[in-house]
Amino acid sequence: MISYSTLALLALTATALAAPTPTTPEDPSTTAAARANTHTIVAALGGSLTFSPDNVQAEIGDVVEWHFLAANHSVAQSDFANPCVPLDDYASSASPSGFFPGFEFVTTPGTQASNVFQITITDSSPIWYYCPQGKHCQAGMSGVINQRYGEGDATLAQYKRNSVGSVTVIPDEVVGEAIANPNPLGGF
Ligand SMILES: *[C@@H]1O[C@H](CO)[C@@H](O)[C@H](O)[C@H]1NC(C)=O
Ligand SMILES: [Cu+2]
Repeated sequence: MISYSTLALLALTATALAAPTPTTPEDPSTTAAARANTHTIVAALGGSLTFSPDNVQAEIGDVVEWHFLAANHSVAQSDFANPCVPLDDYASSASPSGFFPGFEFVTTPGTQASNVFQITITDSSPIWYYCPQGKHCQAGMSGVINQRYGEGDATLAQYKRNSVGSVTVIPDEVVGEAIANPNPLGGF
């Protein structure tokens, strides 16, 4: 006889196999009550030099997952004051802190790279990021997670204006690891 928990697992598995959805249930074995969301961001949707969406609000515990379309993009963390430059170039700590999973390359327009990159949100501070390829950052290929909306707070619009006159720096080491795309044939 199939137990209730087996049925619940089967139901969850079916959900996980469905086409891309904006939210994914968290592993039921770790937290039964709380549910974390996965926020999907697509690099180069429709061939544009953008992240879509480029302004995401995420709760602590949520996952942000970047998918990469053609041709050759990545995501690197910066700070607000220094757009298009790795966070580590300005961080006071000697150990690397800003993420950069390396470049993701795919040739066929509209298809996804075989890897995605995920971070888990651990606090409410804004996270600024850019694509370190060529002049993509200057063209507006950048984004923010948890921008603040108080008077005088740093905005993504200002980051993008500042990036126009910036010079892109490719991080000199990989920080974080891309993982296999859970749904490489899912369309965007
Ligand atoms: C992707 O871009 C990076 C950075 O410009 C470059 O080093 C790498 O060779 C490119 N990959 C391919 C397959 O063209
Ligand atoms: Cu790019």
